Amino acid sequence: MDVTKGFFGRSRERDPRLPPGQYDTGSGWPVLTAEATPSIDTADWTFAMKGLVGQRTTWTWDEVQALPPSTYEGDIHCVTTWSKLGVSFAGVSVDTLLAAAGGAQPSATHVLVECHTGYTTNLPLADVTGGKAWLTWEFDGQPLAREHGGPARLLVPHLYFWKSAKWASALRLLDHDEAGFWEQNGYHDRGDPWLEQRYQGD
Ligand SMILES: Nc1nc2c(c(=O)[nH]1)N[C@H]1C(S)=C(S)[C@@H](COP(=O)(O)O)O[C@H]1N2
Ligand SMILES: [Mo]
Repeated sequence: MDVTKGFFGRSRERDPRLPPGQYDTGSGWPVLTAEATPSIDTADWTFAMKGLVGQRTTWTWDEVQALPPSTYEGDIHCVTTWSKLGVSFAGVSVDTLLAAAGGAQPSATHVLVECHTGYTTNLPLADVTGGKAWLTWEFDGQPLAREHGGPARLLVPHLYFWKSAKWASALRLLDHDEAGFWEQNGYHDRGDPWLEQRYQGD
């Protein structure tokens, strides 16, 4: 019957890489920033692993570039319902940064991501370890644009994109969960796009 054919036709057209409630933004890449876009010179840039790590460690731009590189190829999903499919980011794995800082102390359960601008976001430690998160400075082979977090941003692509903090300056390991900027303002604590964890209570 026509109805059945139409139903299956539409199902086939929906890209299986799109989580529920998301649309493909195609070649576009919306900019979503709560604060003013900073201009950060790589000469002044630093990134730190701090809190419950083996030893607090801070990298300069040249030092972080010299770490073993790692890339992500896949999709990103914003809570405002756009997804961007088949992108690539290059940088360094959070696992590499954490290992260089002597690993996590046994009591560490969560991280608070800090930024050069004051933005924060919180995650379970397990969501930024095991090959799931990166500090990135290259997008599709080009230096990461300033409005998208350049010189470097966190990338946690399996969660909604507000967890991918732009202009990231540190990961602070904690023995408890501490809500970040959007999490204090009604967004879900974890933000899994496949479970549509958009807002508190979802
Ligand atoms: N420092 C900072 N990082 C941030 C944000 C922000 O406002 N400030 N917005 C978050 C949100 S809500 C999203 S969807 C993505 C947007 O990244 P984009 O502007 O590169 O698309 O960055 C996340 N990281
Ligand atoms: Mo977002």
